[in-house]
Amino acid sequence: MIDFYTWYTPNGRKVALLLEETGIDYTTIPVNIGKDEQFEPDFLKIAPNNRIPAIVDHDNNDFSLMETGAIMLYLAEKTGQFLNTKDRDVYWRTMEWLMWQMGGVGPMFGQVHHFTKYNPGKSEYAQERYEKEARRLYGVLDRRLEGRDFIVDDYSIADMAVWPWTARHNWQEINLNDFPNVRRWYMKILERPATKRAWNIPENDQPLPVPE
Ligand SMILES: N[C@@H](CCC(=O)N[C@@H](CS)C(=O)NCC(=O)O)C(=O)O
Repeated sequence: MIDFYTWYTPNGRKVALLLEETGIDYTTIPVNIGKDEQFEPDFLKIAPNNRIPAIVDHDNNDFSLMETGAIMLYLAEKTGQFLNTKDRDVYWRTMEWLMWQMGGVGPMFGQVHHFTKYNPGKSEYAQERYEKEARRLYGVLDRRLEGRDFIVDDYSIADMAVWPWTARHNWQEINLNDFPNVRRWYMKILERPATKRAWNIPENDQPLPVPE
């Protein structure tokens, strides 16, 4: 049994997608970051970086993990799903794109949300810089998805890491029609039953974003 500490944000939804896809038994524990619950001492024992999500694995001596990259690799290994460990080229290609998300998409799109969505007009320079970087990253993803259904081989943790960030394309002032391969991939993942369930973890009233 896994305890899943989370909120309905892109990082939380990355792990929610994986948990729902694997069918592993888990309990959701909402951490309302709008109410600063990520700073509660009990949560900090599990996630010292005061960020969601985090997990505790009660089947493994209450082993706790923070950071989505580590959590996704742990759950993929534990369940033997969504990370091909046998084909070493596929394995490393998946790592490559997972790290691309962790080092690029997450931090850069996060800055667009901060400056463009939540604090428009505070810094023209920051808005321009991060919007431009987000657009560049969408271009990289679009080229990668040319002729491919998924980022690497079959549906994997690389797709699940990137997808929730692209679900906020409207916050990033991105029209997915400018990136047709991303749009096709985005819709394919959106239509999965596990995606629809994961979007609502923890329960919320946000509609699943369907591009124009
Ligand atoms: N690198 C971390 C990022 C986690 C993160 O930034 N989580 C956000 C929500 S998407 C958060 O908890 N924010 C709370 C805060 O800023 O205090 C990961 O991949 O897990």
